[in-house]
Amino acid sequence: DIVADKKIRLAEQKAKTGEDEMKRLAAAYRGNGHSFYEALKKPGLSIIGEFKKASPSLGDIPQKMDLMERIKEYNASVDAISCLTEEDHFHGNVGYLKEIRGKSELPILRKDFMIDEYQFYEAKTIGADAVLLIAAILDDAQMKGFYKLARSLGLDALVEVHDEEEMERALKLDARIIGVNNRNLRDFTISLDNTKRLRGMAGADKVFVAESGIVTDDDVLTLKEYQVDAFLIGRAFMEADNPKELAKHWK
Ligand code: IGP
Repeated sequence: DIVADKKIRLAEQKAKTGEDEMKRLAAAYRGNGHSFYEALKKPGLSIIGEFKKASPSLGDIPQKMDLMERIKEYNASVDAISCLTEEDHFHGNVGYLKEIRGKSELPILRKDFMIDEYQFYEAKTIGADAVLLIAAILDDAQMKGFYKLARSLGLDALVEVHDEEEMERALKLDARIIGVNNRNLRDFTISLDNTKRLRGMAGADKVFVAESGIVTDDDVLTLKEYQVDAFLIGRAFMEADNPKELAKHWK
């Protein structure tokens, strides 16, 4: 499974760059001044455009354009970026995010399976502005510790939930950015009903993000009715000939 593979990767990475060294690099990193939270919080609908090379549900994702071209498209149309850095199942890596960081002024979310403090220091050193905390793979103590660590490093945390129980846990944490994943992690089926059911549990003070399975005009209209603050869009942009036009159309 993904978390088990992540643990193996982490052991390899720590053997190359130890945790103390990574911590030192994170402390030395001069912030880049982008706020993921502010980018989503501002009035009006915000769009997070994702960079993704493969996924368990889609397999290898054909890249319709080269990286620089996609960065330009996103720079001209979206409010923030999400970049998959998970290696074994999404074919990402930290270098992928770093490269995008050098070519964009947008805030960037490190989309990964965050299970160890090491990854948070690393996120800082590669220029990420936010990290993902998946409630389904973390217990309360981990969520709390990681949330605090992220904030102390100046990183935002997008806390991802799937159901009522996980939403309760995100609220207990007082997370300021909460994402509802519309994809069922076990069978990959999509239901925008997740967003509908859980939207009301989070107050208007939260930044509420609808994630996954947003593909058609109808999906976008439906989610707008639920009054979400932001959309996180991967597949539809990866498959589009012109993601910039699509993002502008959906706004
Ligand atoms: C994007 P989509 O269906 O638009 O490609 O989904 C994003 O929500 C998805 O990549 C995602 C994800 C995650 C990936 C949401 N939560 C957690 C890895 C881990």
